[in-house]
Amino acid sequence: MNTEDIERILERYYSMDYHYESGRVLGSMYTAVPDIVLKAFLKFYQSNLGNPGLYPGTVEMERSVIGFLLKLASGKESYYGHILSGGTEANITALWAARNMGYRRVLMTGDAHFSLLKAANILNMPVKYIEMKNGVMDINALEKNCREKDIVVATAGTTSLGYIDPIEKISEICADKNAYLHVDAAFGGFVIPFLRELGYLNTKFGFDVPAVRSITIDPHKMGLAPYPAGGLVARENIFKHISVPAPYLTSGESETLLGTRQSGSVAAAYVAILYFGWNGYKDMVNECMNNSEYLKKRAEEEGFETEPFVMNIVNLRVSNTEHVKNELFKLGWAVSTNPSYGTLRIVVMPHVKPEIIDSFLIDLKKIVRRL
Ligand code: 0PR
Repeated sequence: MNTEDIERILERYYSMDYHYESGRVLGSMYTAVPDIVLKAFLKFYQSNLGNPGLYPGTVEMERSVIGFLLKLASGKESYYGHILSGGTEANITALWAARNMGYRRVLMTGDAHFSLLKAANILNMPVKYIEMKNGVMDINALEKNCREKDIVVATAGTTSLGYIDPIEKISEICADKNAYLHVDAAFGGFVIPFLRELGYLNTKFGFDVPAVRSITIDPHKMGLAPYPAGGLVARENIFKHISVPAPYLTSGESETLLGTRQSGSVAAAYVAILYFGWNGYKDMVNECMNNSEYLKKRAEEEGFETEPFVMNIVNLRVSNTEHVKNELFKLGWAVSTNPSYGTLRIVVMPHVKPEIIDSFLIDLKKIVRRL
């Protein structure tokens, strides 16, 4: 086929998809990335950190990104990490390493991300669900259930409500019972440090909490890097516990789940960090929080109840959530729901600005009124 025809076909498919530039994607932890970030992706899209000896430049950029994630997580430069394909791979890797270190059972709440259920399933480990209180792990229930050789997964920024499990108290229990503590801060890792500096909260979630051993923090969520860029950082070298020999590779071994790894996103994550820097991310989080407050205020003025929010994930209570969601899709709004809370869930990413919120609420009101 000639390229014009191919482009026409691509255009047809492109127009079928949702695009972040439209501002109408309200339920995803992603936003359109700056051109310079995309440029870095394209420049390095053929890098493969699965065979690092061929890409020493990309290896250096990976180390720099890990350095930034460690700063977010109050870690030391000497700690360990990898940029992986996403939060799912990061969570699987953490639990895989812990399993190989002798830990045997996974403790988490029902609001932990489903990737952890996949991890437990692949690793053939039992899961014990710990009850929640006010949307976070109930510390008394954990105390009662936690045993030696358990893996406790705490979430810092739940997918559903954006809440933070009480990590410092969980750490005390883990230290006491000799359990492994993994923190899933896939979303919150790029948010909480800035909320702290902006005076919203003073919660700790990182390596400044003694029992925390590993943390998932994803550049491809609030780090404004393109997919696939998840991150896993760890206090000790947990990767050596999953390493296998790979004699024909430059490294002689493979210590990540994936062999060949798309590493254009590592260059892109590196450039996003250069471009925004600590203060750029802080300003962005500040704006997302102001817009979250605006959404809450405007929604309440229109008669909707909202769940309290901790970070830029706002939940609006509506009846018939699935029906309302489907009607919103018909009007071009991509939203998600929290069926167990009976809410529409809006992830207030940087593209969710006041004018978007206003026109969304007009459509939402129309739909609800029709019900
Ligand atoms: N941990 C947490 C707390 C998450 O919220 C997610 C994904 C993961 C782990 C898994 O990360 P990956 O999806 O990178 O493997 N949370 C988002 C969600 O389920 C992912 C997402 C992003 C979904 C964009 C839809 C979408 O359009 O909401």
